[in-house]
Amino acid sequence: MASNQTYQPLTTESLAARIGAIEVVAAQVGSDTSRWTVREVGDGNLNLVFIVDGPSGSVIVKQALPYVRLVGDSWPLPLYRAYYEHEALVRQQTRDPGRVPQLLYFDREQALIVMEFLSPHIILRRKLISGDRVEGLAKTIGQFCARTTFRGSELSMQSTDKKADVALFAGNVAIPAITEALVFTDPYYNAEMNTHTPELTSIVDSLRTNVVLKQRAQRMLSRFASNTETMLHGDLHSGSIMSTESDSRVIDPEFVQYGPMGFDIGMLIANYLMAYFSQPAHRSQDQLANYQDWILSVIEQTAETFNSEFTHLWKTERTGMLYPSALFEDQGHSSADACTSVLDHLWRDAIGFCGIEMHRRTLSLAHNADFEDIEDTSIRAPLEARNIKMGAQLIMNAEQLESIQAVTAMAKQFNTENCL
Ligand code: SR1
Ligand code: MG
Repeated sequence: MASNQTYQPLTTESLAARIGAIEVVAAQVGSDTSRWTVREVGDGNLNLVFIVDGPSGSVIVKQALPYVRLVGDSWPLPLYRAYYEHEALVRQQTRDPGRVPQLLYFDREQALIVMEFLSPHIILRRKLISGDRVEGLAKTIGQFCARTTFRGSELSMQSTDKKADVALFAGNVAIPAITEALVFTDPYYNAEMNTHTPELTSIVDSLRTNVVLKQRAQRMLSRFASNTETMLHGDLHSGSIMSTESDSRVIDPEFVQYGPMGFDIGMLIANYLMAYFSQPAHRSQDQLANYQDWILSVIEQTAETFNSEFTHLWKTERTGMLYPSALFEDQGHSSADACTSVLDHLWRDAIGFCGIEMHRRTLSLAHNADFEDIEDTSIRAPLEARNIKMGAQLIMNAEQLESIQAVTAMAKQFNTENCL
């Protein structure tokens, strides 16, 4: 594909002719394009995603569309997001090598990324709905979050590099605008694209008349929009993780931006909590308690891994301008309390973001399959109600929760309650 061609979306019919001559692609898939098979498998909200199989192997081809796929061309969306996704993948690969798919080729004009086909990985959300366990999930993703959080911040990066990066990613205006509206604002009023399960209306009404809660959500939005602590994945949910029985990889960082250090881990935990609350509709009674306990153990271990990896990096890689050893260790002063205090602030943010994500995935646009796959709304609604009520508690009490165990204990309590 000549990179000076004007943008054109790929189709299953045109793809082989358009990218078959790219050396790195031909080397991976096989140069005889007549033996390629191409499937469009995109089930996300925004892009085209193709699996290309050939005699020597497979690749993923991801191409941005100039509009939001979920909604259609009435909602235009800039193609430049593919550029930022590519830049994010490059940085994540350096900060946690091997955890994101290997990049093979990028064409900015065509908004197209060719990357490693992960196999036999499947989307983690589907595994959680099916009741599959993933060995090492908490360790792998807890480390990924800690490494990308720490190494993308001025605890680690040189300020000149970090500030240049903040300026670069600040060009990605349209994508954060989606999060700012859909995640932080729309759940809390009757926004045009919102939907919710009809049985939830009275709960939704009471949420939307809670002025303190709305203030808190807006304060979190302000932190999200104006705090550039680190480079975020920006959309880290169980649909952005692909797993086998014992390996997990992180995909899809097109919502990348510089933002607060607690954002990714908070969003992730929210999605695990939604998996947890939806389980009564997906599991038989004899498997339910065990599997729900496993999800809570993943939440606890993810947080513990995050804290221990972050603390390890604090001790071994604190090379940025923040909390320099010149101020602490070199003066004979421990920086351990400073690390604890940074983590405390990070977790308070994370808990607030977590509660907000629990709301947006049940009240705004782009709900989760964990709940949406439950067709019978009389079964779905009471489970979503637990999720919404707990989300509100997290937002209201983010400063008071002392540990991740307080969060999992709260989930256990809500899981027994009739919240409708
Ligand atoms: C219009 S985009 C809706 C959602 O899809 C993406 O995966 C993000 O989660 C975004 O908020
Ligand atoms: Mg995505």
